Amino acid sequence: MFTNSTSVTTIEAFILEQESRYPEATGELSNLLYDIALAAKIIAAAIRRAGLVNILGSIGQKNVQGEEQQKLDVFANETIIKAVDHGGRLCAMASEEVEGIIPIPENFKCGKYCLLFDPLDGSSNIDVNVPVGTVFSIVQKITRGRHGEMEDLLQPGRRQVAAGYVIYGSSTMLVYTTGQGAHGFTLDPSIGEFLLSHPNIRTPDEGQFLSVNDSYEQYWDEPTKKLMRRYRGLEGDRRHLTVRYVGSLVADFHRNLLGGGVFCYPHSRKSPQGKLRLLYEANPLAFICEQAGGAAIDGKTRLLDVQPTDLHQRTPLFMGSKSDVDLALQTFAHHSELVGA
Ligand code: AFP
Repeated sequence: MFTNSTSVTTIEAFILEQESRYPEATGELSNLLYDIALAAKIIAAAIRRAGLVNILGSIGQKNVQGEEQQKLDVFANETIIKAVDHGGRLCAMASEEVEGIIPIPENFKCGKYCLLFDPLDGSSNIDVNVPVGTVFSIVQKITRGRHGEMEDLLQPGRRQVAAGYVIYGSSTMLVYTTGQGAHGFTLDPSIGEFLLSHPNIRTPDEGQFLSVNDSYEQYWDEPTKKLMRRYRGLEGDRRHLTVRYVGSLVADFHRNLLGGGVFCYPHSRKSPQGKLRLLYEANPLAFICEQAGGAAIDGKTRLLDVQPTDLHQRTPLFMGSKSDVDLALQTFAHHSELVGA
């Protein structure tokens, strides 16, 4: 129904249409998603100006309006918090930028959802004009009190009710799921609206791309080295994958989601649990990946089944096209000695 040459669907209209399929829905989740989309537009506008920083004043200096320039990841963090904390939909938040739970201020109503997010992933790439992203995950509160507690935030990924990411690239795109497929929206900057551009994304079963930082090969265990040889077609009878690695998770994930491929951030002697964060990086992308027909594991276990124990815990990650992730599962299944497992 949504895309043909004569119809344009805004993210608001799409979310509303999806909500109408559930008569029991209160609209709270929809409103929360709008608020996140608004924050994404504000962050996108700030990122577009980042290249002008040398002209307008660098971080920590005053800009031409006499305002203090903020680091973009701090700005993104505050923008998201301010966009969502007062709507009465959330009872707690967690962010890559903040050590503990971010509470809802006392003067605002608390709701039934928790938001976990990485406000600006890959921010070290901004200086060189490489895409960066925001990643978010929403779970429902399970404790009884008014405010959300750690237990509410530490839920396995399969309990996510919504998840998404924003990629600030040559265009800004927001991709989200509420468990009814993964849908992508492109920001039209001339009207300031996210428009449906990629309804019901399906990732190919067999990928084209391998995304891994192989400068860590010296720290990998034998099964990981074997897996990479298999992906490259140096061992076994599979066709080889082409290597593409931006080093900006959302950019690597987004390319592989659309084109097919596998993103790997393995455990290693250097990083026994990998680098990426389970709750607000790996889980939301894993939810989207599964909704698009792909898969995500930590080496042995479906990622969405991992029980978190810490807000900022890291996880090894193998995520993308189903047959490529299956190969990782098979390769590691025969080895009990995974580093970090
Ligand atoms: P930065 O935010 O420090 O740029 O890190 C980006 C990131 O968290 C993720 O976006 C990348 O996929 C990953 O790290 C890259 O890590 P390596 O540089 O170790 O490959």
